[in-house]
Amino acid sequence: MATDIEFELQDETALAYPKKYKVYLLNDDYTSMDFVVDILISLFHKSYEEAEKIMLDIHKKDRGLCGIYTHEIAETKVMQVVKKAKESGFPLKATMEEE
Ligand code: TYC
Repeated sequence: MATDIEFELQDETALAYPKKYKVYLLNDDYTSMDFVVDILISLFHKSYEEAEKIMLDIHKKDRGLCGIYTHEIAETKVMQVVKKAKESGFPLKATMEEE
C-alpha cells in the first residue's frame, strides 16, 4: 500500500510535469502533398524543408510525428487539422497519443 509520502510525491510530480501528447498526421490517398506541407508550416510551425521531409515520411510510413504538446493544445491541433482539411475538401486526419 502506498504511504502518505508516496502519494504526496506523486501529486507533486503530476503538478510539476503535466502529461504530454504526441500529435501525428496520418497518410491517406487523397490529400495533396502541398496541402500537408502547408498544414505542417501553418499549424505546426515547421520550416518548408522540415515540412516536406515529414510529409514524405508520412507518405511512406503511414503516419508522422508533428509535435508534442499538453493535452489541450494537442486536442486543438487535431481539431484544427480536420477543420482546415474539411474546408479544402481533403480527408486528412490527425491523432494524439500520450507520450
Ligand atoms: N499520400 C498522399 C498522396 O499521395 C500525400 C499525403 C502525405 C497525404 C501525408 C496525407 O498525412 C499525409 N497525395
